[in-house]
Amino acid sequence: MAEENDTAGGEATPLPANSKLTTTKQRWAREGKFLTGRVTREEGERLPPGQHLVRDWPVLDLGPQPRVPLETWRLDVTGAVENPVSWDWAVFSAQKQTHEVTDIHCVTTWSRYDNGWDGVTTRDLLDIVMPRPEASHVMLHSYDGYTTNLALEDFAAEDALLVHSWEGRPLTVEHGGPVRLVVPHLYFWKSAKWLKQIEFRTSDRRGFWEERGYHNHADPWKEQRYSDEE
Ligand SMILES: Nc1nc2c(c(=O)[nH]1)N[C@H]1C(S)=C(S)[C@@H](COP(=O)(O)O)O[C@H]1N2
Ligand SMILES: [Mo]
Repeated sequence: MAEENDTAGGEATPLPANSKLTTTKQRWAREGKFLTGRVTREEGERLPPGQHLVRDWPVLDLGPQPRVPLETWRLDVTGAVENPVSWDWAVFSAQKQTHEVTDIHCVTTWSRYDNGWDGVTTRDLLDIVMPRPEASHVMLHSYDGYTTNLALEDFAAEDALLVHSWEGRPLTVEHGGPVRLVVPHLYFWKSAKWLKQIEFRTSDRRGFWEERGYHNHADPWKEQRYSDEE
C-alpha cells in the first residue's frame, strides 16, 4: 500500500524536492483530489453485507476470452490527459512495480480474501499521464469489447492496480491477462480484464453492465448492486 510520503497531511515529512511526481501530488493535495473518505476496515466489517467467502477463484465474463500475445499487446491512455501514452509490453514492464494483497467482492455474492497482486498502481500511471483539471471519469475498454466506467477518484484509489501477476505468476487469460485492472473497494465488475484502453473523460458514461441495470458506483459495503433507475 502507500509506502510513500503523503503530502495531504502537511509539512512534517521532507519530500524529494521538485520531482514531477512530488509536484503532481502536491497539486492533488491542494485540490483535495481523490479524498474518498475511505478508512481501513475492522476485521468484523471486512466481509460486505450479503457476501460469502470462497476459496477458489471463479471465472466470470461475457464468454469470449481474447488471447492477446505480448508482442502485439498495447495499453493506450487517451482523452483528457496532458500526456497520452501507448505502452507496449516492454514499457509497461519497466514501470515502477507494486505488490499488494487485497480482497475481491463479486456482485454475484462471492468474496475472496488475500489475493496477492503485482502491477502498476493507478496513482503511478496518473503521475505520468497527468489528468487535465476537467477530467472527472474514466472509461475502461477491453480487448473483448467490454467497457466499465469509474469516477476519477475511484480509479485513483490508493490500492487500485494495473495487474499482470496473481500469486507471483502471470495472470492467466481466463482471469484477464496480460493486464487487468483491480479496484478492490468496488464490486469486481469494475475491474476490467484484458485491459486495452483507459479513456479519461470530462463527463460520465455508463459501461456494459452499468447500462444493463447494474449500479453506477458499485460500493459493496453499501450493497450498490443494481441501479434504481430504469
Ligand atoms: N474485459 C472484461 N472484464 C471483465 C468482465 C468481462 O466480461 N470482460 N467481467 C467482469 C465481471 S462481471 C467480473 S465478476 C470479473 C470477474 O473476474 P474473474 O473472472 O477474474 O473472476 O471481471 C470483470 N471484468
Ligand atoms: Mo460479476
